[in-house]
Amino acid sequence: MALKFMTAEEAAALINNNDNVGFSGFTHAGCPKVVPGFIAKRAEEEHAKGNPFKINVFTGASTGDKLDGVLTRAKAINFRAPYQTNKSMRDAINNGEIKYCDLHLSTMAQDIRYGYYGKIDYAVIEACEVTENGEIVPTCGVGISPTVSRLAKKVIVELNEWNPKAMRGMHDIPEPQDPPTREDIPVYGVHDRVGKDHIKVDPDKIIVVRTNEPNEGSGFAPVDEVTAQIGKNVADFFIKEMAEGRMPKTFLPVQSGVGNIANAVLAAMGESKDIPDFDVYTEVIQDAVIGLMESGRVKFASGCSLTVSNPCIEHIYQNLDFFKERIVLRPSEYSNNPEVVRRLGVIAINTAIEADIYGNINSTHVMGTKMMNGIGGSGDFTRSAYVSIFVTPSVAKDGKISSFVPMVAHQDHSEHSVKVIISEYGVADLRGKCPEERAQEIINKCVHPDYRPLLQEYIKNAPKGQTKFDMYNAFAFHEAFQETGSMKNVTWRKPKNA
Ligand code: 0RQ
Repeated sequence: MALKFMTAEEAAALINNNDNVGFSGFTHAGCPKVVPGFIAKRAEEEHAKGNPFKINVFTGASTGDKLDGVLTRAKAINFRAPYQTNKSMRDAINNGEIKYCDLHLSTMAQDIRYGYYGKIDYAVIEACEVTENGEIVPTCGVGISPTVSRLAKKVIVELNEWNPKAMRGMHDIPEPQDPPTREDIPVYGVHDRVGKDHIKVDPDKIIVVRTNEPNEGSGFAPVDEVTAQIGKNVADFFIKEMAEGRMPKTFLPVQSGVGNIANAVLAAMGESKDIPDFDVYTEVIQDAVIGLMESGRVKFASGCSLTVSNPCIEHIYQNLDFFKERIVLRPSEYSNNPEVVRRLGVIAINTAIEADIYGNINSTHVMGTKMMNGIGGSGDFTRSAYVSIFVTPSVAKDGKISSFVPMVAHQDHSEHSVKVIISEYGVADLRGKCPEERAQEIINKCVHPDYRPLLQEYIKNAPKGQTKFDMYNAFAFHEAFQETGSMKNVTWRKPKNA
């Protein structure tokens, strides 16, 4: 049966005010890049006529500016889940213009299937191939595409010819049954495949839009002194763990978060001769992994997306035979699945915005209020990891902010899940330690020297108990920053009747 073709504008015209729309992609990788622009145009036209037009946007993770950015600026989004990194969208969320639901990425697809968000009206999926019998082959990111494609009444496929059809074979696309009939996931090694190489839907509901759009991949900041030292501290920690018998000498699969610090950590691990060649079981495969794969340091990578710079993806496309043997891209509920993470013994390395002296982590909210990006997959991995590590520079904003505070202003990961914290100053090993010991370990090993006496003073003045918590001063660092522009100007409060 012949597939139906439309222009992007015609396809966008099908979507109505208040529709639930599921988009492909995970980070900028694999997102549709043309249809969203026409949905935005449509919203602006409707608004000009005085009509409401906003949609509810569901994705695998963040997306590119051609999706989150254009839709936000056209005021075309009512609701957004589960993660974002776009500047325009971040501002709109923090201004209260967009309702944002931040959640663990591994749960997005199943929460949609469970009916928590209502019906999915449309799916807009970027593909490198679509066949007449309804097989859709994604591009660089899988995310929640299998679920939203199956559930949507129509699937708009952006057939993006910038991506080679020969990508087919890089993906592993299963979709689980839901409880009470869900079975185990037979991924016993990072390379195990448990699904098909495509998404299969009823061809009757497919609408194809031809495009030829480059990826939106930008590069990474060069590794600076601080991030290089954090990377080295992580590598040294692993070497010690292997020497002391707490980690197998053959090593374990690694998950690392997204961004410049994560890229620097992987680069440092690759350079260390004492860390054996390793596998990656992660969500986002970044440039550093590709380089390490070519030098033989990374043996295999399982992820949800190839979130790489454009020169890097072009290089991958020119050498697809090599990379298809070493990379598998899965839906986010598989790449981030806690069952698999715990079975494989994944080493999780994620970045914190701030940590407190007891090991609680804030990954999302600046000063407890403003959303930065979201929890992403950090919780999927942290809670189930063999060892969960958080990395952060000791200070932010030229030292005016300490990344270590008496109490986090928002909590994403609790002290129970966080085993190790690493800054450029050193490694705080929190395993097997009570709160008081954890505080000393963090202050002495990770905190910037300018802030160590202040945190010791906080502990000294706090009432005795399992966790020394001073309710009058728990946010004294944040208050000092808000009022004076630097956490160094902390003034301690006293109880009124003290
Ligand atoms: O601000 O951009 O204005 O300079 O935060 O910080 O140090 O460049 O680090 O790019 O790795 O991002 C936690 C946000 C770190 C990210 C976070 C400011 C700092 C800078 C960025 P500027 P850096 P990174 C995989 C797993 C949660 C989700 C996750 C993140 C900006 O890693 O979103 O782990 N993680 N997902 O100056 C005020 C502080 C600050 C601060 C840093 N204490 N207060 N500002 N900054 N600390 C991803 C997926 O799931 C897809």
